Amino acid sequence: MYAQLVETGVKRLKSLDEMSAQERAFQQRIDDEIKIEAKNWMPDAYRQTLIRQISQHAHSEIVGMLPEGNWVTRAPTLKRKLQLMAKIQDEAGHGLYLYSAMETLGADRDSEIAKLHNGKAKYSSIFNYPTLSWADMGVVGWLVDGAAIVNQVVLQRTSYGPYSRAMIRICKEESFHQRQGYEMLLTMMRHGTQVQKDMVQDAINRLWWPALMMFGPSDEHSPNSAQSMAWKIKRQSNDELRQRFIDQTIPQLELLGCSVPDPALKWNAERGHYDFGEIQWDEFYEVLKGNGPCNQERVATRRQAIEDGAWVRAAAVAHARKKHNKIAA
Ligand code: BYC
Repeated sequence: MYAQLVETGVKRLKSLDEMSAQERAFQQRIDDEIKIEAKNWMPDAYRQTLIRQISQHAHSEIVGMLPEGNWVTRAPTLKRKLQLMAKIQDEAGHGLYLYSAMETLGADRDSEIAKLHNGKAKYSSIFNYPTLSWADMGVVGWLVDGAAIVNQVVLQRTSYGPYSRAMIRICKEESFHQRQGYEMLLTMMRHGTQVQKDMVQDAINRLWWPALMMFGPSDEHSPNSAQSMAWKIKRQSNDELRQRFIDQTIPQLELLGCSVPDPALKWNAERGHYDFGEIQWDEFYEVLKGNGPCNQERVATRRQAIEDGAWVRAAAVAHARKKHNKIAA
């Protein structure tokens, strides 16, 4: 496996002979499926790759609250409002577990968040698309959380212990999110008016391709994959996970009685998978560069939230100091 990655990786990997004794022992530990913990020695590039991925993952959870937050005050019933608020709070919790996992690698939370606010850090491309109707709340739960689960179930077995353990709890909560989204769509499709059914189809049409882009560039254009697979940070490739997501989502789509905006989508009995059309990678890279429909709005909203909350942080610090001084006196 390792030798094969050395041969085929987009970035050339060090061969076992080129590694120091310490690096070889580290790779052996990974090959033996022993988790890497915060106190263990690790190559700096492994640490940096994890800080990059985990911080981006945490930012995605936090920015991911915004498209849904847009609909809290317009939820159609009390039950739907409570569900949506619970889901958004879960996403905040995921962000916090992930920032904590990132801190175990020596990264500073404030500096990583500052990178999000000055546009230097990435977060999932999907959250740069607007949520235009109530049906988007169902489709985000079903497709966006659904895609996130397919990626995250595998991350439960990632080689870095604190990240892997954070993912176990996150996956449990994401499954609930996916189900509540799907249940909302089933209700609209089975009992809704024609206008509501059209809203569901329209939301799927807008979010289908961006959901497929969540898995990242195709394998031959994914610069980080070979090394991340060798280190078992990633356990399955971007294309494998995208295919799994499509294969498990299409039967659910059929049960809804909806379609996806892809004329090339077709079951391929020989491969045992669905074939699908070309992803518009130009659009993906434009979104990554900051030119998606909502990039500026999302980052500006987060920046504003930090500024608006400055007095709360200052008050908390003042309170903690006062308490500390009392204890010391
Ligand atoms: N969006 O070499 P590659 C959620 C970047 S949120 C933006 O394949 P890698 C939820 C990539 O970072 C779920 N950027 O990279 C929350 C890299 O750039 P850098 C979020 C993307 O890291 C609220 C470059 O493209 N999930 O659950 O090996 C409500 C080349 O890509 C994207 C995670 O973050 C993208 N879609 O693989 C609802 C999962 N794709 O950093 C739901 C954890 C790629 O070199 N992350 N890029 O400048 C991962 O599993 C991996 O980082 C990825 C990318 C599969 C996403």
